[in-house]
Amino acid sequence: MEKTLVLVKPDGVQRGLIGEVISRLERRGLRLVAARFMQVSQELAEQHYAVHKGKPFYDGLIRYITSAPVMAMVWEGPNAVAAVRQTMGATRPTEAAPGTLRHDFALEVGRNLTHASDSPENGEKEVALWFHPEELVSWERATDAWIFE
Ligand code: DAT
Ligand code: MG
Repeated sequence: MEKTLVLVKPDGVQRGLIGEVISRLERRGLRLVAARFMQVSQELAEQHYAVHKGKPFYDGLIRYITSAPVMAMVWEGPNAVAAVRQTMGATRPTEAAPGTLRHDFALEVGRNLTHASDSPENGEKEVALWFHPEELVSWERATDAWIFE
């Protein structure tokens, strides 16, 4: 089953939106695999955002993600990466479609609430970066047959 890393970033945690994010992903039909509330270290932040190193917003991005706790999670489902990205909305909240999290709860690209892996390959890499294999719970949900075809 395809897996994706989801972070409720510090702004989402501070604003009391952890439940809102989880609720939308549950409602969509995605299945929770792992979760950890945590303070992000400088080292993990730099590894997670290595692809953005050198960009003008990089330093601010590292400061933001390490500024307060995040809720780190793994979710799975058919096309989990695409489904979660769609539920989050476009990176820039003012370009995010109405009804998406970033549209409904954010205004600025540097305070856009959530992170979600952008491809199945990056999903695997990010899940491995943020979680130990034994933290991933393999389970069957009573409703699976009504959500997964
Ligand atoms: P996403 O989080 O939608 O995957 P991304 O991977 O391109 O977006 O960028 C990672 C984060 O960096 C993004 O959530 C917010 C920040 N960011 C991206 N582009 C930015 C920009 N032009 N100015 C400021 N922050 C930016
Ligand atoms: Mg990204």
